[in-house]
Amino acid sequence: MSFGRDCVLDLFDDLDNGVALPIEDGQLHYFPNALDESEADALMMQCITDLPWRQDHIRIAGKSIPIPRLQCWLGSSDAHYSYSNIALRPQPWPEFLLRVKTRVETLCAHSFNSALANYYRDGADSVDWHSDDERELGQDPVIASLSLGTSRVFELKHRYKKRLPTLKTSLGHGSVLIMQGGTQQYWRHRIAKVQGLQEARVNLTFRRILRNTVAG
Ligand SMILES: O=C(O)CCC(=O)C(=O)O
Ligand SMILES: [Mn+2]
Repeated sequence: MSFGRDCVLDLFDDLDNGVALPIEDGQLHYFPNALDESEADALMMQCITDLPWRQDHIRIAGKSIPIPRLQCWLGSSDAHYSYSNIALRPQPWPEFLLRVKTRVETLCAHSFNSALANYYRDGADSVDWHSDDERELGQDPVIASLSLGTSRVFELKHRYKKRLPTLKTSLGHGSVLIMQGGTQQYWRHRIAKVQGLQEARVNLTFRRILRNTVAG
């Protein structure tokens, strides 16, 4: 792997079994074909039509700004979650997602009680630099990120070791990226905007909420 200022993570070999992506102070594992193409196509359509998407807002300098994507929070009734002052009350798991959750749990050997779903309608939608380090997730959470639809570049930047390059990897249709170890504590991640991109993407990050935190 070459280290420029930006660094593209190399993927090689054994793609069905997944690959460990080299990263300091964290652990990433990528399964490019966690779902086959037809399953991923059907799931993408079902997510777009059936999930209760909402347009949330954040307050910046006293102004209410719409976040550049639609989202919804799914999970068991006590899995309350909040970030950036957005309080998310869990929507019940639709049956079709419970089956996917079980598949992802088997892949990760880890159980989840919630998922944040993001709908990037086109390249103008994005998520800015952040870590999933809210206290409800506990220390060193395991987070499994399932991607559907058009590929988007997932970037990671170390919070403290500024000498490390920004890591970039493309998350494809039907893939699962597992983030664990210190990935949330030491790294931030984002999906940047892509000019001119018309195609949509849905991402589900499966998580385990440890504490009952009623947000708001
Ligand atoms: O869309 C993605 O791949 C990342 C989403 C994300 O970082 C999040 O929901 O916290
Ligand atoms: Mn995140």
